[in-house]
Formats: sequence, structure tokens, C-alpha cells
Amino acid sequence: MNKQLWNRANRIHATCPGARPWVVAAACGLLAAPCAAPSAATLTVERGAQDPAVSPDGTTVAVGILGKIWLVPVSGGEARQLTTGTGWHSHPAWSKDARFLAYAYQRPTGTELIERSLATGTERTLFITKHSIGQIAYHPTRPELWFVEDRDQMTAHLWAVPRTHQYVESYMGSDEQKKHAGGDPRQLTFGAGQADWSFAISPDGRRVAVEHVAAPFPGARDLHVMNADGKDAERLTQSPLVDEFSVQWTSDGASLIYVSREEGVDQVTVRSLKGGATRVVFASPFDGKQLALHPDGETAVMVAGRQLFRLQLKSGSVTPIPLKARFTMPDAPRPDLVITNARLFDGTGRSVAEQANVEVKDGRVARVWSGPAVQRSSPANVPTIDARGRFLMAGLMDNHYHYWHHWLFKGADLVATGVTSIRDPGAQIADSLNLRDAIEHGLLAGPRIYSLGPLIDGYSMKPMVDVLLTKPEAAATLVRALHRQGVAGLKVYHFLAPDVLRAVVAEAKVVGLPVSGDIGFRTSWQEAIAAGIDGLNHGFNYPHGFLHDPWVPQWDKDPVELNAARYMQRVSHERVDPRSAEVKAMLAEMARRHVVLDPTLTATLTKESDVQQGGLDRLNGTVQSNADRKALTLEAYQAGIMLLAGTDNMPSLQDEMEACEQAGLPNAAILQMATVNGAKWLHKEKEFGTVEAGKRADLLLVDGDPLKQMKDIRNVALVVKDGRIVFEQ
Ligand SMILES: [Ca+2]
Ligand SMILES: [Zn+2]
Repeated sequence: MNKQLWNRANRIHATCPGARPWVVAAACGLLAAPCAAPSAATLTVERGAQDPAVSPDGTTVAVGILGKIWLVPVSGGEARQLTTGTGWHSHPAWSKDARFLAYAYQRPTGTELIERSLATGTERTLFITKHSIGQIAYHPTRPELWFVEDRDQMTAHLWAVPRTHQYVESYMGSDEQKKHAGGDPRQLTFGAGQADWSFAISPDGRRVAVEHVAAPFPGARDLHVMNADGKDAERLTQSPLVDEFSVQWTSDGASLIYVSREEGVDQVTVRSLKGGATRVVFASPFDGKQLALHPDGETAVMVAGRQLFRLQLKSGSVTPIPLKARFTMPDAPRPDLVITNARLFDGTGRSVAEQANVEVKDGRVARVWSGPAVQRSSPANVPTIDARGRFLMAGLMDNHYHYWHHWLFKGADLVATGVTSIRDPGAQIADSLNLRDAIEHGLLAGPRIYSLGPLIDGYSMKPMVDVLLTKPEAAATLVRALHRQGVAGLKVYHFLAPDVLRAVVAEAKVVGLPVSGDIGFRTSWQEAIAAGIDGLNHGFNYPHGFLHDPWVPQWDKDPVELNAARYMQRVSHERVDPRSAEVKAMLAEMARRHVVLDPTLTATLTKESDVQQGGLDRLNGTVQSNADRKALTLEAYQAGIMLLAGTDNMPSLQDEMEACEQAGLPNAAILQMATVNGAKWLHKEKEFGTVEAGKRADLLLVDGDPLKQMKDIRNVALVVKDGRIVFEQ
């Protein structure tokens, strides 16, 4: 095993308890590389908790930890692993009699709602969807399970399924619900672009409180209460700058407890349902909080920063619930190998080296040399790969890939195309960091994730926005909190006001985090550049804010103006000439101040079909001609701006690289856009991005010559990540 890798984070300890072949067999499929020796090691994890649920007797917390369900004593200690398998388990829920535990089980083909008998360990699948499943709860009075079907980062709805319901026939990938026996599942809330991410059923079973957010009509999450048929919804909160979520119903039915996030600070709030009086129990900066009420009625189990805590609801005192979750891991092959006889593009700016050889030891490049491969002193069992003159380069990096939970199994596909690292420019922080850790520890296949944390916005027009900031004086606390949680940078979003953006960037510089911005609605690029931002996303997405003073929306005064389509109409009639003196001056300033750009050409180039579909970004795409977008990218390159290749999750990084070739960029520069430049932006260029001694052995071997024609980047022959072969053609 790669001890260096496992020991990097101080919370991880690797030990070798000896062979446990039965567990090895169960865990084998999780590894990107095949299992070699039947010896096993233990990976101890103390962080990575998500979705807590307290047992009805109050003794045990069921919780998701890096993709498996674990049972933890409520006072903390050794966690017991309940689920195994190659998929991702989440969102446990206890039945009232504690004899059953329900949870979601996600695999590449879809997600199952599973009910497990805790007496026998037998599992039953009650529901299957090609999407994800979010929160799950047993209905207190009906024989039903309620759950959130989580379609994507914009749409999620509440469903109820009878417990007698059983999946009887394979129909993975279909939305059809008919092939089930035992009563029909019911969808309780509706609407595209509307998300109900958490809910709580009243103890009498008659009402349900729902965290709801609707797009494109702006507004943060609010709480609604409706009846058990999803009807007669009543709005409980209407606070466009405050997110209310993770709602719980107290056992006496008299109050709701939830987290209320305002200006980057989470407040655990108790709200009386009679009169609506609220009381803040506890407050701390944003860290992905989730609540689960304890049956004693006096405490709650809280996840914060992916760790468990016990919260006293009266005093507000918080005590950690320390846990140790020991994953039994198989020994992966040693991360050592030698590649001989390659044409090496090392990414440093040097020209291609013919007859190059690369020796990898302990997951890192140990030596690079040219000429006939001589006999090495390495052990005989180190695999040697004859590249037969093929093109060798560093593994690719997608600098704009939002790693939402829904795409957790796309990682294996990304790796197979040579993408060994990604920069995640904004997602739910716990998802992003837990996926990052699961991949890093070898529990899940995928590229290394550099997370920029949540989208920090000044107003929410999309459900996926997680932190709203309108006061510059609140910025420093949030930035420091995100830094503590281990993000690699920060992401500022559409409606952040100029003074708040300046405050975020200033504090980010203090803690050493680079800031990337998808902005232009409310703060112009020039303002962001002047503020010292480190990178801008998407060229020409928001021409109105690109060069001119953006419109300052009167959010609280004129709700009609908030209509997204109308606003986009307004900005869509402007055209910016990418070759104008004004643009050239701005690009020169970007270059001078080392502001990078990820143009995301494939995500923003307009297709006729997209224009029909509407959609915010798509509508924007109609603003500028595709030629203008490509011209801007070339102008930026010629101005000396460091460019990053990124997809915004659109078809592929290879598409983006070809689009850059069509824009007229030199292919060597494009290969650097997709490798070393992203590492430089993160200040990790000593770690990865080039093929040099000391760097991580992330390598891509392709047939052909991408320097001559970029499409050859698709001819993947071999992918090595951290010194192990993860894909071989
Ligand atoms: Ca609200
Ligand atoms: Zn994006």
C-alpha cells in the first residue's frame, strides 16, 4: 500500500492486522487497481460523517462514512460497519421499532432504496431510480417510507413508497414505476428547477415540513409545511437571504428545529409552531451542518465539518462524538513501474524527448532519462511497459468539473480517458470533500479532487447555491471556516456584490487560498481583477458584466425584476468585440495581475437546439457568436494569460482541448492548459502536472501525436494514477 498517500492527512493511520481474505474479497471491487496479495490493511477514518440518524432507543447513531453505513455508540467510540459492496451507501433511517434500517445504495446504474432487517441482515429493495436518493424517513403512522429523489443539483422531490412495495423486475434506467408489486409510490412535490432536500414528518403523521427552493425564481431555501398528501403547502419562512434546512420535528409536535444559514453562519434554531417564536440554540460558521434529534428531546446529534457532535438544545453546549471507522483494505499493487521507449512531453516547456524512460517508485516519478533503457536495480517484479514510441505526458486535469453527489460514479470514466485530477469549482462541501477522501483512500475510483468548496453567492437564483453573503464584514469568518475544512480554493458566484467579493478575496489572500469567479452579473470582470481575484470562469458568458457596469438588482424592492429570463433578455442584446481595444486592455491587465481564465468553450458554444431550450447559461450562449468566443480565447492566450482547460461537466475534456485547437491555440499550450496550469493555479505545481522526478506519477500514454492533431489525445493506451495502472487499452 502507498503509506505516503494514506498518511498524508493526519487523521489517517494505516496499520496491518494481517490477512482477512473474506473482507478483501468484498472490498476488491472498490479499487481502481486489481487486488494482488490477499493480505489486508486497515484504514482508520475519523472524519467523513454524513446523514446521521439516531436509533429510537437513543443508544446508537447510524451514519454514512465515506460511502458505507456505520453504527456508532451515541457517546462515541469504535464504529461498526453495517454495509459493504462496491456502491455508495447513504442516508440511513431507523424504523420506529428499530428492527429495520433503510438507506440509499447508489451504483453506476442507479440508486436503490433498501430496507435491511437488523436481526437477519436481509436486504429488500423497495424502489429504484436512475437518479440519486437523498433523505429517507419512516412515516410515523403509515406503513410507508418517505424519501427525496434527488435528480440533479437543481431538482429534487419528495416521494412516499409503501413498505410492502417491492421491486420485482429489472428496469434500471427507466422512470417507469409500474413493474412493482404492493402499491404505487407517490410523488408528493413537483416542478423542474425546484428542490426539496430535507423534510420532517410530524409525530402524528399528518403534516410534513419541507426545505424548499425554487429556480429560476430567486430566493434561498425556505421552510414550507404541507399535509401528508403533499397538498395545502403553507410557507413557514420567507427569508430570501437566509437558508433554512435540515429540519426536524420535535416529538411533542410543537416545534421545528432546523439550521438557519445567514451570511455564512449556521444557527441551530428552534421555532414554535404556535406563534412562530424562534430561539437560536447554537451558532458557528458554515461547515455543512446536519441535524438528527435524539429521542430524549433534549439533545441533537449534529454533523459539522464531517464530524459528529452532541448538541444540548437548552444550553447550546456542544461535545464531540469521537469515532473510529476502520475500513479493511486489500493491499493494492505496489505503486512502482517503469515505462520505456516513449516520446515524452513532460509539460515543462521542453520539446518532446525521444526514447524517453520514466521510472516510478512509491507513486512518484523517481527518474526520467533518455536513451536505451538500461537494466535497473529495481526489483524484478516491477512492471516494465514498453511504450513502443507512443506519446507520454502527465495525466490530464479538468479544471471545471463540479463533483456533485449525482456524478460520483463518473470518476472511473474520467480516469479511463486520462483525467487524473479535477478542480471542483463549487459543489456541496460535504459531498465534495467526502468523495475526495473516498477516492484518495482507494474506496472509490476517480480523479483526485481539488475542491473549491461551496458556491459563494450574493443571491440565490439556483438551488445549488450553498452560501449567501451580502455583508463584506461577514466574509473573513466564512473564508477562514472554509480554509479549516480543507478546501483547495474558493469559488465566488454570479450575484456577489463588488464590496463582498473584495472582502472574500482579501481574506483568501491572508489564508493562502486562490479564488475563482463565475461572475459578471453584479460585479464586473474589471472590478474582480482590481480586487485581486485569481481566476475567472467562462469567457463571454455574461457580456453585460464583462466590460460594462453590471446592473445592480433591487432584490428586496422589485420582485418582478427578479425574473431571470427578463434579466437575461436585457443582457443578451449586447455584443462585445473580442478584438476591441477595450477587451485587449482588460486582457493585458489580467495577464499583468496573473488572473487565469478557464474559457469552457464546449460548455458555452451555442448549439441551435440549446437556444430552443432556454436555460440561463444557454440563453447566454446566444449572446455572442461562437467565433467571438474562440477569438476571445485566442486573444487571452496571446495576451499572456494562463489558460485552464475545463468542461463545466460538458461532454469531455478532450472536446474542450479540440475546441481550443480550433480556436487557434498551439497544441503544446493546450496540453499545458490541461495539465500543469491547473496545478500552478492551486500552487501545487511541486506536486503534480509535469513528468519530472518528485512529481506524482499521474501519466497518460496515447497513440499518435496530440501536438500535431489534438484528436489523438483520445487514443488512450495507458493511464497511471499515483504510480498504479488504472486503465490499459
Ligand atoms: Ca429562507
Ligand atoms: Zn461551473
